[in-house]
Amino acid sequence: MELKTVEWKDNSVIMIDQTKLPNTLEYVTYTDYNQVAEAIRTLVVRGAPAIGVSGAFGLALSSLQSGATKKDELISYMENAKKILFETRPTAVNLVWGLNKIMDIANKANTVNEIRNNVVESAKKMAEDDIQINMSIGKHGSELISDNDTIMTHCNAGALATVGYGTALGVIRATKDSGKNIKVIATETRPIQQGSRLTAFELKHDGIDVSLIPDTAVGYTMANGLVDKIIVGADRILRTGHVYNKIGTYQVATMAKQHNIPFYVAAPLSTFDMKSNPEDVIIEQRDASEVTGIGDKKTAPDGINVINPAFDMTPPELISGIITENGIVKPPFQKSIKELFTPN
Ligand code: RUB
Repeated sequence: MELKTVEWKDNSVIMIDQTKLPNTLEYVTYTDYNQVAEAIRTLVVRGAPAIGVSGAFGLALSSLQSGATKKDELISYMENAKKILFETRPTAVNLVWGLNKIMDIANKANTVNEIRNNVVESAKKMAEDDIQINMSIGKHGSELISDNDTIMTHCNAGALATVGYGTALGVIRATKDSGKNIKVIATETRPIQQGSRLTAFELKHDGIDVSLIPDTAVGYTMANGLVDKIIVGADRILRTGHVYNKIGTYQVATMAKQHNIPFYVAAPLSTFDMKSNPEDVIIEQRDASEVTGIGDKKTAPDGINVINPAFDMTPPELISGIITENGIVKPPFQKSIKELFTPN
């Protein structure tokens, strides 16, 4: 069975509850945009492209919830919903991308019925496009992979971080489908273990050879020749090639440079932020309890000070290439990313 992270059905949003994985594969159904906002905030749904589409679905739900009979009233109801959805998580740029796209569609429509119809249809289309985009990323990326390669990945940039198929794990799926042998090393990704809970779960689910390592074994596996290439996802990529991704990505990239192992990033164009500079990007700081325990079990003394950033920035000089649906961009990124966004 294919994993469908988030879906629109009968005027409601259905999601896999990722907080319950890997122990139970459970689906939740929402009919209120506030529930969708809470689901994004509490990581029921997570991963940059998945929260982009979830935000769009949330905003589409808000248009159905509002009893407005005039366009202006409905737009202002949706603007308020957009603010609530936007404030859930600050780092992944896909969320604001999804929300802005839906708001543009709403503003262009003439009547309340047209708004409701168009935003629902557009959000559904965004979800369908996401899978196609990931398949294109997969196809481009698979050309970088040789038969019998072992790929290290960090966090979860898989079907569960997107609507389906995945970005970094999409490359792995496409490589396997092309007939090459491929193995994966997944980092556990403390503190909340997207690697062991989600990446290991979905690769095992699909019958892909995966070995789980503690984050602290990244250097050991690279130094012992166990890793051929690295592919990770991204939550935001600047026009300069600075990549924001799950905390620990910077360490993996630095270690890859030390061992001359190619380090690739796989992400859709909706992850690029062509306006911001590094000092503008807000790094989400998360609750101390994620670090002072694992699940319900406490692993640190009460009252300890904690620093718990959810993301870090990998500078362009550590990155060998960025795999997108429109092809692979290579350094110098300032030039190649500009070309990626320049229509020819
Ligand atoms: C998710 C994370 C993932 C990217 C994947 O963090 O860092 O690597 O979002 O994005 P969180 P993509 O679990 O805190 O949301 O699939 O575009 O590569």
